Amino acid sequence: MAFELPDLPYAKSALEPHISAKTLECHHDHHHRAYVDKLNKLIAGTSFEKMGLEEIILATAKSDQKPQTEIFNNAAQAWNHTFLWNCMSPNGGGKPSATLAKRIDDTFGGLGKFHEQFKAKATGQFGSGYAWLTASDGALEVRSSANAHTPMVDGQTAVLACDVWEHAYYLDYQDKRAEFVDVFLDHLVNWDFVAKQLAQAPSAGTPNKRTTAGRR
Ligand code: MN3
Repeated sequence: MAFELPDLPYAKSALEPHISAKTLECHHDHHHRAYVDKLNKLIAGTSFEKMGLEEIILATAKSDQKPQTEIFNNAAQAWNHTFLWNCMSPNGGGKPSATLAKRIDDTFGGLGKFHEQFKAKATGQFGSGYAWLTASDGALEVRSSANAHTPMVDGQTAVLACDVWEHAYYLDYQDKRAEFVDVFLDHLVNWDFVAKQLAQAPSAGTPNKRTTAGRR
């Protein structure tokens, strides 16, 4: 069964003035759609057709050969963008709820320090990629990744993503990636979604089935 492009969880103009409707139109209707369409084309008639998206990502992540690398890139980008839309909200930004705020305090020393570290990862990523907040064995971490890479490949659970490919911000912010990341954190982050991802992540001591299945 072919994968489908999910609708945005809000109207294209809902994130204005922080992200324009034009940016969301290009990013969702063109870029995200292209990843989904290309993936469907690449897997048509192959054994990947019967797999779920995460299964395809994990099955192709370690390959350096075409078509696996192309399948990985398009599958991971299809997943990353569906995740990304949910990381933002028209009522986003501000402060996380008490439980998540405490986890951020305990790990990073406060929301301000988290902001600094996340921003450093986002601006330090050379070229295309993402800044992430991830959970691994119950521990939070900020990291960046290049191109289509996605944390599940490293056995980590994605909790928050910020797309720093130029297509994510260039129409609105041109070369000012740092400014875009500040706006993302101050006005767009859907902390309720982040808290939900963290609550569902495997905690310390519980075997992460996804990791063991994906490795060796
Ligand atoms: Mn993108």
